[in-house]
Amino acid sequence: MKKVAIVTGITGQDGSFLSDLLLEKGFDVYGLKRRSSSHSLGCSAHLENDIEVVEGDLLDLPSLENLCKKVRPHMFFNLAAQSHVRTSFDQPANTLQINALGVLHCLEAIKQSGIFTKFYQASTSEMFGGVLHSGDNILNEDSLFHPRSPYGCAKLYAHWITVNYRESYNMFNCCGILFNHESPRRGPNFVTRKISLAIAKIKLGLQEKLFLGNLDAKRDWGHAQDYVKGMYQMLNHNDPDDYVLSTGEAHSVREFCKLAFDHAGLGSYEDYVQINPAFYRPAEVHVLLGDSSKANKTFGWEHTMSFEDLVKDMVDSDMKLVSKGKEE
Ligand code: NAP
Ligand code: G4F
Repeated sequence: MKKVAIVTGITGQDGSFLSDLLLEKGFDVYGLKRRSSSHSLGCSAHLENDIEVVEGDLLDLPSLENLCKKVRPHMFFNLAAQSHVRTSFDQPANTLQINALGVLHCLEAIKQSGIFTKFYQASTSEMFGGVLHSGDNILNEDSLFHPRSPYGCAKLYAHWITVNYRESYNMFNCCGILFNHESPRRGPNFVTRKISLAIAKIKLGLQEKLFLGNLDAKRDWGHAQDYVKGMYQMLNHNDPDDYVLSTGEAHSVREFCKLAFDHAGLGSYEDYVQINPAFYRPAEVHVLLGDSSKANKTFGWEHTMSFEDLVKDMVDSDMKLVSKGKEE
């Protein structure tokens, strides 16, 4: 019998890579897309003929419940979110609705439809807030949470309600606590993609300067393709549990800029990058560095792409895209 998966967040970066992987594994993929005036499948445009696109919204419990009853998924990956941290300070209520209540809706849809499915929740290193407690210098599943944004606070509720439904109703729920992961499919307003796109435009004479916020923030950056494999492995393990996925290396936004401008042959990033305080956050997460040894020991997960190769991949890809007159 063919395996069936529901993937929410199908138009986003992770939804597209995860769908690529699930199709390779022989799944029928149902991608949830909320209604909008645009018909584009975003990052999953290349999968238009391979997946079943279903209209639904995390804010609409009946649409989720009907979908569960109709397709009876073996796996349900909840990747949908208002995923931009800076935006969450400007739209805290919208972020709370989608990222917290929306997850409760997914869990209730599964529970009320009476099906058995394995559920994945996209938790995040933003829940740690980068605050290192009692001598920690690297964050793992036992570290304390101290979110520093409305995004992180909403995701923390989502994390605990997913754990709570596992403990209360014996559901097969896993939370992946994922550190930053990027790719050429990353949304254009996240810092890595903003840099790689700007470099391509500068190189082609379409832009002169790049305005950024805090260059000293450090992130543990990996490649999204490695991380969606970890999501799949979590649901394939015998017992449901929560796992950190990270590379174990942290680099600053400044280092990303240096490497990316250098790779493009543009010389010093300082000739192009200017600070605009509009991109600062009311509360910043200064450093995120993760330890994914639990995922490594339990199901052998490890990252395969280095920071340097990630930067080069993103710059090279945007050079090709922008020279064809495209941006996304
Ligand atoms: P992304 O590219 O921003 O994609 C977010 C997806 O959520 C989009 O498909 C978006 O659809 C959808 N969405 C938003 N609101 C929705 C709603 N009300 N109903 C249904 N769909 C909705 O994010 P990503 O980078 O792929 O991340 C995937 C998940 O992992 C997110 O939950 C994110 O918070 C989490 N996460 C990401 C990272 C990372 O570094 N990438 C790290 C840790 C955790 P539209 O196209 O309609 O906006
Ligand atoms: O690329 P960012 O916007 O990603 P951030 O805030 O770390 O969040 C991402 O990773 C989380 C996992 O840790 C996910 F849960 C979340 O959904 C998202 O995918 O910003 C990275 C850093 C920040 O410290 C920010 O202050 O870059 C700094 N930064 C400096 N200038 C900038 C800019 N960020 C953005 N977006 N734009 C700038 O101009």
